[in-house]
Amino acid sequence: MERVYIGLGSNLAEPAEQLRSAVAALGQLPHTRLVGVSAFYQSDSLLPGQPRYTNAVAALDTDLTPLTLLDALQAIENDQGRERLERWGPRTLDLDILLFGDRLIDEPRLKVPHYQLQERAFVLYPLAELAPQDLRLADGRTLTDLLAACPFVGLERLPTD
Ligand code: A4P
Ligand code: MG
Repeated sequence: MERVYIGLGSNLAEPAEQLRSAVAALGQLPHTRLVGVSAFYQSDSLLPGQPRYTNAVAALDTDLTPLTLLDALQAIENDQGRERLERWGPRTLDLDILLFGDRLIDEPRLKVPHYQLQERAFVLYPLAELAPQDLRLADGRTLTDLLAACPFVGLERLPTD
């Protein structure tokens, strides 16, 4: 099995509920074990004029291939009413594969590590709740390095229940 980290995001239709439903669906994936879920974090959208986002990260152990996992994640997005009206538009649910073991994947449908992982506080801080701090990206930087370069600004960690 390989350890995979999934970024979850929503800014429509009760975002926290969307994330809870998505976590439940991740827990039902075949050949996969849900290992952990971070707290939920709120932040402003990177794009002006959109509602605030709620984000989290989930850790999975899986025997699925990366593209089979991507298909499954897109099915969960569709089940939760995601309409792909425009790229970067507001969404009920966005599921991104952040890391897949230590693989580097560069296929038309799938780039891993996720391209903006290292710049996004709403990804790095929840990831740091689950991943070892000495987790190393292909370019040699550790999660600790990435966190040091990405201040905890504009993020609100929601109380866990
Ligand atoms: N794709 C390629 N690599 C991956 C990957 N590692 N994981 C392809 C998942 N999908 C991947 O994605 C478009 C295509 O990317 C997919 O068909 C897949 O084959 P999408 O989810 O349909 O489109 P998108 O979400 O609009 O694009 P993207 O690039 O995922 O958007 P972003 O960059 O995630 O931006 N502000 C806050 N605070 N929090 C957010 O979560 N998110 C966005 C969306 C903007 N601002 C935000 C947030
Ligand atoms: Mg996406």
